[in-house]
Order: sequence, then C-alpha cells, then structure tokens
Amino acid sequence: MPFELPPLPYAHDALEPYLDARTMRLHHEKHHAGYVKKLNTAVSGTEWSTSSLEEMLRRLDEIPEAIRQAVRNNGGGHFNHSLFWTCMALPAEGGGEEPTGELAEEIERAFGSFSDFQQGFGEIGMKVFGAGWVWLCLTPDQDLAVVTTANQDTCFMPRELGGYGRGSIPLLGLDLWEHAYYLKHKNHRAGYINDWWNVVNWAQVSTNLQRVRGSQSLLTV
Ligand code: MN3
Repeated sequence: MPFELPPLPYAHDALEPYLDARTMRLHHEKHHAGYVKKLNTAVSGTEWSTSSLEEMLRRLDEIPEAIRQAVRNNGGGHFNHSLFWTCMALPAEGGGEEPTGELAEEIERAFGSFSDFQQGFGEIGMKVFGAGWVWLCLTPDQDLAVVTTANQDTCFMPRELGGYGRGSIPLLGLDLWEHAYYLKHKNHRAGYINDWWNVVNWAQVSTNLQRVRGSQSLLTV
C-alpha cells in the first residue's frame, strides 16, 4: 500500500491535560488511520499510486473524477493530520513556548505581535462552521496569513477544490472537527483552542518555514 499511518511522535497521554489520551488515541488510530486506508483504496492500481501525497493534492484537478473526491477527503485528511501531530509537543519538550528567530519576526510583521496573532487565529477558528481547519499559512507572496479550509481540504489544493492554490503552504494547522475535542471539551471549541496553545511546537513550525523556503516537501509521509 502506498501510504502508511505515521506513528505519533509522543505517547497518547503526552499532551495531557490539554489534549486527553482517549481523544488522541481515537483520533490517530481510528480517524487518521481511516483516511489512510481509504486513500490507499482509492489510488491503488491507478497511475497516481506512486505520486507523493503533496503532489496529488496540488494536482487534485488532474485526478480522474472517479477517485477525485476520495483523494480530496482522505488524502487531505492524511496530510492535515500528519502535519498536525508534528506541530505539537509536550510542554517539557518545548510545547507552548513562543516562537523565536525569523518566524517570530515574521509573525510580528504580519500580525503586530504574537498575542495579536493568537487572538486573530482563535477568532477565525471560532467562526468556522461545521468541520474544518484553521491554518497559519505562507502565501504565494511569501507572507504569513491565517486561513481556513472546510472538511479535509488543505491550503495548496486548487482554488476550485477548496484550497488556495499550489503556492499556499500550511505551516501550522488546528483541527476543528468535533472529533478533535468533543470527548474532553464537549461543545467548547474556545476552551480547546486555548488549551492547544500550550502544546504548539513552534520549533517545528520554524522548521516547516525553513523547509518551504528551501523548496523541500513538508512531510515524508
Ligand atoms: Mn481530525
């Protein structure tokens, strides 16, 4: 099978008390695993089975209609979750520490300050109706922006298929599906967002920015 579920980079309970172990296990072993399984079913035996995940999502408009929606939903789900896990860390390993260096400077330039960025990101996340994601993304003009996508769409999908085009690269994403928080936070998305800031791995987000600037792919899934 071309795609595999990447292991979580920490134990299921590592992000307690902010993200609970039961949610993390279900989210990774059921939801994310389901996207990988269905993606493999969709692409196996097609000419796309040897393409990288990022390439497939960038060129979603070229994928045969018979499998396009399955690739959109499940390929997007596989990419989004693979990035999501790596953008978190336990507080003892740097989770929740503020960004530094070039990334910190760019956040200040784009949003005024880190706390202004956090506030704006949270407000935009609160406005997403139904299931989707909120992203810190690098635009084709090389600016930082906060954007949202519906369902499992991701930033660099074609515009007509829910994204912002191939030059828009997500650096950090927050899953706003209820499966990401309902067991612990119930209907309180704001509480989930506030808790999540305590485990954001800004060192990884900096690495993501460097990788994108160096024209490297974000993930090796
Ligand atoms: Mn999810």
